[in-house]
Amino acid sequence: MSVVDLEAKIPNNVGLRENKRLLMALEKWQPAFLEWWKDMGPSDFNQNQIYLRTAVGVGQGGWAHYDYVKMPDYRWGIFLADPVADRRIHFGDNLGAPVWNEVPGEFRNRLRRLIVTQGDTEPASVEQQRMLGHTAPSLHDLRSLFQVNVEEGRHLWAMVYLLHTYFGGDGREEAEAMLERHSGDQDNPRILEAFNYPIDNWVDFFCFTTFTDRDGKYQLASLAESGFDPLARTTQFMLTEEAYHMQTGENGVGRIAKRAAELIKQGKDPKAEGAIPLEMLQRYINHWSSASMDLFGGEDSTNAADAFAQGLKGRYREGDGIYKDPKALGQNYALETPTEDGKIVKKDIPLRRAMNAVLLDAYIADCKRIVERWNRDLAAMGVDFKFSLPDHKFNRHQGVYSGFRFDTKGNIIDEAAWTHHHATWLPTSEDRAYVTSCMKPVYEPGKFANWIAPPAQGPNNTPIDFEYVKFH
Ligand code: BYC
Repeated sequence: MSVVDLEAKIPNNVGLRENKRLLMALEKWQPAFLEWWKDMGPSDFNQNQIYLRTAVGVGQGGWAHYDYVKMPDYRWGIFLADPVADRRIHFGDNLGAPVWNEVPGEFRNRLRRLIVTQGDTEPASVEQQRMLGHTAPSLHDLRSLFQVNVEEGRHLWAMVYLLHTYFGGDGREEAEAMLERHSGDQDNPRILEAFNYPIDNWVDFFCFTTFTDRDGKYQLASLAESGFDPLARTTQFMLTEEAYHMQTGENGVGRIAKRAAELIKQGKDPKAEGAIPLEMLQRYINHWSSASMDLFGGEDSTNAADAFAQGLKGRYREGDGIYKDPKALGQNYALETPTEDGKIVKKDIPLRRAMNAVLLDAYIADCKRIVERWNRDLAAMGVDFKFSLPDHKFNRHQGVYSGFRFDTKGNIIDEAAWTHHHATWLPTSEDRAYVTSCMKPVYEPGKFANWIAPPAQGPNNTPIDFEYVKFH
């Protein structure tokens, strides 16, 4: 594609037409991205017309356009939230200084690492979800999957824009490497662990979009506080799209639970009817919520302390002035810490070193609200079952709790107890085989698989029997 065609094809508010250097970098990267999409993105469906939302601007209310499009023709754009006049760094050691519009040399490596880590998750999730189109429970859900996929693709573009624009040759190399690492690849895996876990079925998908995309929300929000203004503005706009992804998950899990509850109310066993038993759904919730808590990194982290001190990554809603001290000095965080003799003690660590834990706390409070909503819906249906969010110490592979065993309530347990119980807490191979057996595609407009209730409404005020995907 020529530079002129490229400029016309990429919706943007970054002055792409005048930026010849970026255009030339994208001229090389764009075909590589499309190749990757073909090889590693949604398997099949690239020739079908999908009713998709495309970001076309950043204006309030009018940023998105809905229309039928073939996924490879999707217009992956580059958008930054509007600049704030005289914006200042509002946390850390550089408090009060003007924000940076170029990369500060001394923070270059850390900043690049943050951007690459963020960027790497986007194509990773598309790879993880690539087979799901073959077993969608409805056209509505098939469309949701592809909406999420193309927008994760755009989020990759957002990070690649930063790498190409601000990091020169090594930025271009990092942008290429993001198409070379692959989810679950033995030799060249994705950077963060949860992005190498399989998403084989739609229960995984809805739990992933509930919990892992919600990590995305909190990480993007803390990067939106950054003193590196282009990063702050890019991630700010990404959050707009992220909301739909989390909603897809939250509603999806709620709809699976609703279907099981309807059957229970009719005196039927969900498992005998090809629906998902609530206890089984709880195990998937346990798996994806604990995997997503790992994405916050270690609770006691010098990386996090440095990123905060340098003004690169703030706390959730740091800019709203909700924290006592924007420098976070002279304060401690009481971290629950396991000891070798099987106890948990509160250990004070300097607040700056606990920035990942502080962000995780905000995330957990949010997750609890979601679980409560699912429980309210079950109670309203008269079903005596409550979901719960496992304790943050359960099943952790990163941070201070990794290497220890905990039950879902957060009690420390020994290896024998773990071996005895873990199949009641995490999805078993039998669960996976059963869930797989339920996954039969339903592609008739307005029809839904038997294991999931229809949604309350369709996107962009469409009726739920809308033809979201045209196969002809
Ligand atoms: N897996 O000091 P530590 C999203 C590494 S999701 C593997 O404890 P730090 C999305 C860490 O890299 C949001 N490795 O933690 C959702 C470090 O390695 P190096 C993605 C891990 O560095 C759904 C070492 O352990 N965005 O957008 O403070 C669909 C010690 O690390 C993990 C971001 O993550 C792990 N889970 O924090 C699509 C934001 N955790 O450097 C998209 C950018 C830690 O010593 N990233 N390690 O080799 C960050 O802010 C930080 O990198 C992290 C880690 C919060 C992830």
